[in-house]
Amino acid sequence: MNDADVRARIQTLRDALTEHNHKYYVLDEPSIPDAEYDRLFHELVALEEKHPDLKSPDSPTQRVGGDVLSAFEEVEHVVPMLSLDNVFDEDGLRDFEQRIKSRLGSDAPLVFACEPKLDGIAISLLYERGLLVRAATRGDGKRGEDITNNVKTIASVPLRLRGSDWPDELEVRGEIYMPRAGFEKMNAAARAKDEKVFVNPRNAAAGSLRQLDSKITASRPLELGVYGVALRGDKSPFNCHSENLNALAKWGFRVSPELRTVKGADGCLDYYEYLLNKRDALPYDIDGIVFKVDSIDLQRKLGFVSRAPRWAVAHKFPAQEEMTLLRDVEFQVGRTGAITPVARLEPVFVGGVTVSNATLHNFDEIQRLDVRVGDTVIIRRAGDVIPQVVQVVAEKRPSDAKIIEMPTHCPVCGSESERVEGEAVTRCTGGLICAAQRSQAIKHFASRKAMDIEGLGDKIVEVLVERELIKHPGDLFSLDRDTLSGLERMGQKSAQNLLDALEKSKATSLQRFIYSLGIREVGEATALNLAQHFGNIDAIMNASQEALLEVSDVGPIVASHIEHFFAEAHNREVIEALIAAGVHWPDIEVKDPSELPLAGQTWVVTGTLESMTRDEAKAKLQALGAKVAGSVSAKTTSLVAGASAGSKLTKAEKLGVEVIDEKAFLTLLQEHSI
Ligand code: D41
Repeated sequence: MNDADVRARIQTLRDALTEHNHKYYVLDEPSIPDAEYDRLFHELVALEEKHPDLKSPDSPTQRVGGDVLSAFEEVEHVVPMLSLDNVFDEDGLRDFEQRIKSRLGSDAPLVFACEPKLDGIAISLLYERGLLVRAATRGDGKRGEDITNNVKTIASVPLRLRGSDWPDELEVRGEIYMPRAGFEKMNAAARAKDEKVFVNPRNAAAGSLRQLDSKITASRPLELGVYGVALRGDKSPFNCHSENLNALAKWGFRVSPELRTVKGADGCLDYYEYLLNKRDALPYDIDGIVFKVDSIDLQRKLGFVSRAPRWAVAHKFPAQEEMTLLRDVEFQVGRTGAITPVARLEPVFVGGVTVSNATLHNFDEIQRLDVRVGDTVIIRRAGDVIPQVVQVVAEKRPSDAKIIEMPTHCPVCGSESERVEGEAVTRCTGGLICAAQRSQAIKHFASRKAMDIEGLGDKIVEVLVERELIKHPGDLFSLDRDTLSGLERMGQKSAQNLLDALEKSKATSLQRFIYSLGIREVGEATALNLAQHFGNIDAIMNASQEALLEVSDVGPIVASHIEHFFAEAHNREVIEALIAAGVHWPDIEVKDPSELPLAGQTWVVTGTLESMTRDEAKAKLQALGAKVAGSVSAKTTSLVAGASAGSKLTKAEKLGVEVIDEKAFLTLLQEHSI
């Protein structure tokens, strides 16, 4: 590079970093991953070092930390907050140890305190005579913002120190962060309400602390972890860092449970391996480890250079966010028919693994991110969760970026896709025919409360579907003995048993048959109500929305699931095939409600029933014409009392209301063939 090129590059880097700094620190809306920011920053540092004549007081390298916002009062730290040097590998760490030894002029083994580097917001808490009087952000290290009101709302911040042996004036240093679970929950709620979604827990913590209304801060799941004390004139009462932390714990602070002391760089490297392996399992984000010379005496001897102590270093972990290219978006169909957009990425190393796929959740998320194929996106991978696309790098969008549309048809089976009002998920309506849903649908079809096909377990269903021996439940009835006995772990005998069970299952009831179809949200109770209301399968298949809405317990959502299901020709074909195979049931005589056996009666169900849920019991009673109430009164005809029935049972006995147990209830149902 010639001089003019260097000058131009430096200016480009400064402009970009200044812009990103503003977005990150002032607006809480980072536009590039931290790792990318760091790379640009280091490139600028290197260029400025090589060309000292080009240094400038307004360069981002001259300003460690962010702007002090005007909305909060500016305060001066009693003891300046130092910064930390970074190392990225073993060599860096060994150099660090060697530098210390040379500086001390001694080859004696060193003891290091090791602790996770919390990925939060650095903070200083000032206690006077044990009382929290001020909390301030780090700012530029000398001056920060007074955010006392906000910090006081955080449960893990002691408002008064415990014990009594603390110094009259004490500054505690720590990090305020948001645990991952709280972050996910908060974002999920924000998504549902179409509110601002944060990119990562660190930004969520920063945004939460920067609220002028401390009630908002109070509602955010923030935590404080502390890692040190600062005393005017450096009069530490303790001999080593680990003792400092023990004292802080005693005074009521949360210190890391991962704190260890180790010997030398070798010990540090072992700890690095240990914590890197544990990283995904921790409930909060950490971006590395901080190693500190444990002896306070040695810390004093070592001192610091340009505001970073010589006795401490941060060993960084692989970044949890990286930038990469979104090559394509594909749609996957889950077992329940949910169609999920999946991002196909230019492989990128993030959070310790190479990632080439990431979830995009649903169509709302695609729109919220405004993501397009061809975009450069930021991928986040933290914890044991699936990598996510968290942001688009808008300035890198090519002119031919392609808008993503949700498929109108299932990519697996071609059935129409459906998106229910008020729900975020788009689903395939293919039900019985869709390969993605096939084994799930067949398992349900065969289950005890559905067609009750004994011996058709999950494993066999999976094998049959995998070998394409069955595509939908109708195919079950054309399986033959040779095919079945040819399967692993299936002898002649069990093959014959299964065939017998299939034959036996053909005689069923309308409600079981409807339930076995696996229509979304049509459980046993609704299936029964549908059967009672319509009496035969044709009437149900041809029912309009309005007609469906007349069935007890069927609302607009369930009605639309039912309608969509039967609107699919595939599903109708499967039903025809089943009937053609010999599946049959007696039609139900649709009675005028006043003719039903329990018409005019009011029933109550209480306690735990063994054979069904209370909702199912309720549906069965309704099918017999009874009204089902929530509480016992003089008007109650009968009470069904399951196990551990409580106050309702007592009240019924007091009022002389008839009480029947589960056994008697089942007998009653049997008498009426329900
Ligand atoms: O957990 C942390 N983020 C952390 C930050 C930590 N465990 N220890 C730290 N120690 C220091 C020194 C050694 C300078 C007292 C730190 C930081 N500093 C720090 N955090 C932000 C800037 C510096």
